[in-house]
Amino acid sequence: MGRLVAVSNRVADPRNLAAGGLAVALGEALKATGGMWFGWSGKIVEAAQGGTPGEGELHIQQAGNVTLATVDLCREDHDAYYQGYSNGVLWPVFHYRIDLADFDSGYLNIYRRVNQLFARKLAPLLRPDDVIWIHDYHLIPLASELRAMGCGQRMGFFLHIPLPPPLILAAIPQHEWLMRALFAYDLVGFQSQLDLEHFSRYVQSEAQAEPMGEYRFRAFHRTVRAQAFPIGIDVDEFAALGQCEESRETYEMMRGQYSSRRLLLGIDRLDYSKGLPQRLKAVRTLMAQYPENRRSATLIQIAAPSRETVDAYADLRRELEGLSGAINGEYGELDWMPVRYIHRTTARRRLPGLCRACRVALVTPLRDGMNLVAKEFVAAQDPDDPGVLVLSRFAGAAEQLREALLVNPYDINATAQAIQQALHMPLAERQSRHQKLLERIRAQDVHWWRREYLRILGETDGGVGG
Ligand code: ADQ
Repeated sequence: MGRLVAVSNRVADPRNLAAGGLAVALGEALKATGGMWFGWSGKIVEAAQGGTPGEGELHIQQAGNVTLATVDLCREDHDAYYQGYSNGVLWPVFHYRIDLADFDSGYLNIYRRVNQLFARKLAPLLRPDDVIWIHDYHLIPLASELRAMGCGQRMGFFLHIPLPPPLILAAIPQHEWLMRALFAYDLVGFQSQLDLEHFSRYVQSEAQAEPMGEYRFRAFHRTVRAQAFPIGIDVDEFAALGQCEESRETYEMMRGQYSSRRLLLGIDRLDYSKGLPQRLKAVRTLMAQYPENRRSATLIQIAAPSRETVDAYADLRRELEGLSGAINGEYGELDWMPVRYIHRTTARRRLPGLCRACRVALVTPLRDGMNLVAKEFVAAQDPDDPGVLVLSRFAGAAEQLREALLVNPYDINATAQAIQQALHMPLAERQSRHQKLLERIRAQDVHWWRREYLRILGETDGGVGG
């Protein structure tokens, strides 16, 4: 296979990967093979005017065997492409929240313009046998822009967030254009079988695509292969992180402070897709209906600040502060509070220790592409005395992690009941569920995900006319 060129909105130095998820997965893939990583520089500059470089300035930097190529954006482009269309239209609709979408027609033009800018900057850097792997909803039309400029390379796309059913997608005024853009790829990857099924139904009902065998669809004079590749974590890396000083210190500190108490844990970005108000209400119901948990169970909820300039996020923050205050006011004692709500990011090096110190993880999104916290929690547990995962059936991870306690997060009573079951689960049952979950998380880890995706992309015939 030729050189790997990964493209994502944000780019990181693969020699120094601090964050989880996508950055680690792509960084590892690139380090293994060498290659190029292309995306936004993270810099917002003055708009270009005669003589000043402005948006579109390209920075090339060598990081070991990986070339980092990044482009600056001006304020107007960044706001409309990133906050406006990507996070104000695609993110809510793809998470089934049409009510939160802002279909301002100006956003699409700039979303398209930024994708064209990326294509113009990327195309001259490409070699004929490069394999291009484009990531996530910010960059859906990038391949079609590259094709329009004559790039015939093999191109794959991976969607990290869910794909909703056809009639929800169809609420986006430009849905045909968006979905047609996916046919410029040779391979389109989704997180779950459910997302793949939605794609298959959409293209057949809205684009009259012909299914051509198990994974192939033909429409717009092109054939695309579409398949589910559930993303995983690096289990060994996370276990090794658990041995570092900060992780051990966090474990000891939590166990010391809460020695006689059982901890419930939530770790999320502060996002309306993560079901945080419903989760807090379930903990309130737990305290009301199962009073033996008062003075005994505590929820540690860490919600990392995210997209704070978008209104829906600011509203959510206020709602969570109100709810956690109300629950603590109602049930708290001088020496115990039911909820510890922390609006901050936790250092990644502390996460394994924190997970290991907690008896139950509450991973209860209303919708989630995958949710890596569910997998990290399982990987961090002591196999002899493991904690229990309470997992939303609406997270992509639920397709794989059947031995978790699966819940409908909209059903507050049922979620409270599942938390109660998790808190009182006998050791033998916890061990047997944990073992099965860990086996699956190991078998389909992040290395498997990357190898499998690139193997299938390598086998896929170029789609033009094919
Ligand atoms: P996210 O919505 O960001 O990602 P998720 O998979 O839960 O969601 O988390 C990604 C990483 O961020 C994890 O490694 C997690 O530990 C870390 N993280 C989350 N909250 C944190 C906090 N408060 N403090 C510290 N670290 C935190 C998108 C999709 C997901 C999909 C991923 C990867 O929305 O569904 O699983 O991409 O494809």
